[in-house]
Amino acid sequence: MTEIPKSHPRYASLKIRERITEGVNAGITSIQGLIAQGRGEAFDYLIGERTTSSAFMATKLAAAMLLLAKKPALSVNGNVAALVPEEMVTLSNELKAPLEINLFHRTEERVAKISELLTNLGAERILGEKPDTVLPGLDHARSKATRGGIIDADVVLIPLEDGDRCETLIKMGKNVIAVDLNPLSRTARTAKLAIVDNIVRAMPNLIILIRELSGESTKDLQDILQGHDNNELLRQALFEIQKNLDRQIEIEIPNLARIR
Ligand code: PTJ
Repeated sequence: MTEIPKSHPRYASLKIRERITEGVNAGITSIQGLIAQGRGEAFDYLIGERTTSSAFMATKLAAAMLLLAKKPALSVNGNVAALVPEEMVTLSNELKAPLEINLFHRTEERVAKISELLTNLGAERILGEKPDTVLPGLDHARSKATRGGIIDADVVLIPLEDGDRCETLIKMGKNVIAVDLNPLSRTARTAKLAIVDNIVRAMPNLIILIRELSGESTKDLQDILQGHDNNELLRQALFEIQKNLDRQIEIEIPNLARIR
C-alpha cells in the first residue's frame, strides 16, 4: 500500500483510491471496479468533492423511504464492499434489512470473500451466496437473486450500479434508491431516487439521517417524501456542477474567464 502523507492536497481522494486497490488485491473488488471508480472520481471532481444541497436532500428522502419500507434490502457489490463495508453493515443491522451480495462480474470466490468481510464486521443477515431465483428479463449475473432479499423487497438500495437491473427493479414496482456520482447515468435517471454523491460521504450521512428521523411518525415521514421528484433533483445536481465549473473558471483560471 502506498503511504500517502496527510499533507497531500489530494489526500482524501487518494485514500479512497487506495481502498479500491486494496479491494482488488484482497479479491473483493473486480478489476473493472477500478474503471468505475475512475469514472466516479471524474464526476466527483466536477461536483467539487462535497455533498451538495441536492445530494443531501436526496439522502434525507432516502432515509425517509427506507424508514417507511416494510421490507427494505441493500445491495452490495465489489466497490461498495471495498469503500463502505462498515456503513453497509450498520445500516443493515439498524434497519433489519438484508445485505444481498450481487455482482455484475460474478465469481463465487469474490462473493465468498465479500460475505466473509461482512460477517467479520458483524452483519446479521447476508444473502447472495446461494441464489435460488432470478430477476426477470436480465441476461447477466446481476439477475441472480435470493428469496427474502431484493426480489421480495419494497425498497432497495443499489449503490454504484449499472442501469439494467435498476430498470428491472423499477418495472417490478420497487422503490429503488441509487447512489451514483454520475447524474446522467441510466441508473440515476431510472431510479425512484438518486443520491448524486460519493458513497463514502453518502453512507455516513444516510446513517445519521436515519437515526435522526427514526423517531418521526409515519405521517411525518410521508410528508418528507411528498412531492419528491427525482428529475428535479438531477436537474439541481447538474446545475450545481455548472455553478462549480463557473466558479473554477472565475477564481482558479482567471485568464480563461477573460477570454470568455
Ligand atoms: O463488483 P461488481 O462485479 O458488481 O462490479 C461493480 C461495478 C461498479 C464495477 C459495476 O457495477 C459497474 O461496472 O458499474 P458501472 O456501470 O461502471 O457504474 C458505476 C457507477 O457508479 C458510475 O456511474 C460511476 O460514476 C459511479 N461511481 C463510481 N464510484 C463511485 C460512484 N458513485 C458514487 N460513489 C463512488 N465512489
